[in-house]
Amino acid sequence: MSNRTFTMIKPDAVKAGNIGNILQMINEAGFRIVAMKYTRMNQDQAGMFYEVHKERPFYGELTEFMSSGPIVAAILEKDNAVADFRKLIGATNPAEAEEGTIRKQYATSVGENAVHGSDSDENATIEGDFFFSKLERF
Ligand code: 3AN
Repeated sequence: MSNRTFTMIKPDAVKAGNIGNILQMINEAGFRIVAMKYTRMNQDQAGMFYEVHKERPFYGELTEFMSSGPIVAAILEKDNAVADFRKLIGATNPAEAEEGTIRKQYATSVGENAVHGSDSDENATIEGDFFFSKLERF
């Protein structure tokens, strides 16, 4: 069990002005910020990030959306970080997300669902390494 996960506040939530609200929910749930940056991926970079979904029918839509505006990328720390963060963000489809989750509150659709959260310790490491060098972690 690892104590780190990786998140992005996605372009829809950034555009809607919800960076502060989402960071507050993350802090209140007990996560510590290890690394954070405000940045924008181009579509090739989004394609690399979501390489595991390359064969899925929504891959083009996903990489277009994820490169449509700036995002906030962060590494978060807490005991049981990956599983606890997945609980905090809620189901991929906001219509199925539980009350009190970030997606219930801020996501609008299955594609534009406000936040990303790693689905395994292995992917948390790969995704954190995609955005952050050792010098950017505290
Ligand atoms: P999660 O983000 O909950 O781990 P995944 O890994 O199944 O969900 O999907 C990765 C991302 O792909 C989602 N966050 C969402 O933005 C997008 N996505 C998933 N399913 C669909 C879909 N049916 N249509 C459009 N986009 C989707």
